[in-house]
Amino acid sequence: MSTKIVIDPVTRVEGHLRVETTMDGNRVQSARCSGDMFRGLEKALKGYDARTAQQITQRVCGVCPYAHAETAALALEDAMGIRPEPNGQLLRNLTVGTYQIKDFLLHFYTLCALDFIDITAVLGYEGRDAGLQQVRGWVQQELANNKVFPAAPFLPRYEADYCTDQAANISAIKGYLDAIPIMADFHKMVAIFGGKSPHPVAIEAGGVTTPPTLDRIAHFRTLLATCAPFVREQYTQDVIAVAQAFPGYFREGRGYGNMLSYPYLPDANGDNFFFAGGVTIDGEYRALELDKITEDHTYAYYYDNSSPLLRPLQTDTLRPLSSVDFQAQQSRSDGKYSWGRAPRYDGLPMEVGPAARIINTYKSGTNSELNALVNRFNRQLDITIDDYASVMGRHLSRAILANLTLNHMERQLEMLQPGKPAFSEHPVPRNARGVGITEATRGSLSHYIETDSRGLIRNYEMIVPTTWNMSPRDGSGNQGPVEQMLQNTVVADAANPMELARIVRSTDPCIGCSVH
Ligand code: NFE
Repeated sequence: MSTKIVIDPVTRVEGHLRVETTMDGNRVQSARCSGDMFRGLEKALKGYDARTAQQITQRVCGVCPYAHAETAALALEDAMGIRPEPNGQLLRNLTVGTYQIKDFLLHFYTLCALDFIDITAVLGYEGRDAGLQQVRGWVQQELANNKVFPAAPFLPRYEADYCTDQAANISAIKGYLDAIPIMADFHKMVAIFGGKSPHPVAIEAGGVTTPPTLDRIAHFRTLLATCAPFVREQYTQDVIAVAQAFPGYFREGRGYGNMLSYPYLPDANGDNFFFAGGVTIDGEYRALELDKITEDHTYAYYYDNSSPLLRPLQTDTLRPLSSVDFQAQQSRSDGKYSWGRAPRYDGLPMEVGPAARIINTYKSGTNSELNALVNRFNRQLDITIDDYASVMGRHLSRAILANLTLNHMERQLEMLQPGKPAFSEHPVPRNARGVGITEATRGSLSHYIETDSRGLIRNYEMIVPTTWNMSPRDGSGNQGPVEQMLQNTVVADAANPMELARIVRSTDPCIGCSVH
């Protein structure tokens, strides 16, 4: 008999996500992922000066605003037919790289470690670390007072197969605590050149409006040196320890294996990207062809009279359904079940994100530093590059990207040229179109802009990482990438569907971004 498991909302992710699985015994027969909130930011942009997109699109999200600032600037630069000043390009790389490493720490420690790490291990802690002693005190107090266990913020907790390695548990709990001031320092670094954090204001078409003065560079360098050891040692070791404790998760949540990534972190002239763009389909790496991207809305809460398969900037014709009753969604005659649309590449659902960036760059052979690090971890963990398309592969990918991005930032920081401009102003183009593509923390992000005869925004579209990963089915019946990852998963206890939560959270979904 088929039953259902509904997780609504999925916690420790950004935004409003509902996951529903139909079970065949204890195995997932099929899954549906729903973004439950309409936002409409693309429509809100219309009629504004094209330069405001940098600010307005950042309001899509509190976690990856920097990526929307960067991509909005790239789209407008494309429409202008310009590139940023070399100093501006480097400052942009440093700012988005910083933000991205901060995001990886946030995802691993704050959102995901508690899926694997046993917080109760702290009760057996006998050392002198003040933070761990404090957590032990909270937990003991909770137990003594009201038997609610464990203490916030280490919730929710399930009955699950947590890590049994006491040293690994204590290390990750300490990492959870120590990551907080490190993340604060990363935010300070974003603010040095970005002007503020979150939502940096200085990334504009033409470069970055905060010049790289010697004192700013020195401040940035000092903070980078403060944060780097935590990333290289504590974070990396904690991820490896979790990977060693849960080797089976290199085989869970594998999905389609189709990988999409955009070129990321160019040199000062905007060429020679550190991470390669491209697609891997059926195990084969190929060059990126942007015109193969479409968006399907067959199962999304929109209607229009045109094709269900639209190209970027054509989705302007879509109208949101005026009211959606989620309780009644099962019985909708049109089958629609999400505010998220379904981006496709050559008609295929694609996974985006850290694993896609690792797999595509590795297979492209363009980054020997990346290949060497991946090979080292592959030997240590007895895995192959194809195992990165998995729950644990995604966590490992983030740790590898954090290390490599850090190395690259240290090099690019020393290439800045104080005294030379970081920004140049250009007129807003009229009746122009542009596209910007980059890698956000959670994967491939593109913005498309079209201006009118006054240089105001006529049309704007964002195709966002979580829109790719968390997409609903399309008109050809293909389920979305995360839906595919969930299929066939065995759930030991339907009341504690930890296996499903681990798969979903491994993609670090952001539904605020996804639906935008
Ligand atoms: Ni709101 Fe975002 C990132 C973007 S996600 S977090 O990273 O773009 O889909």
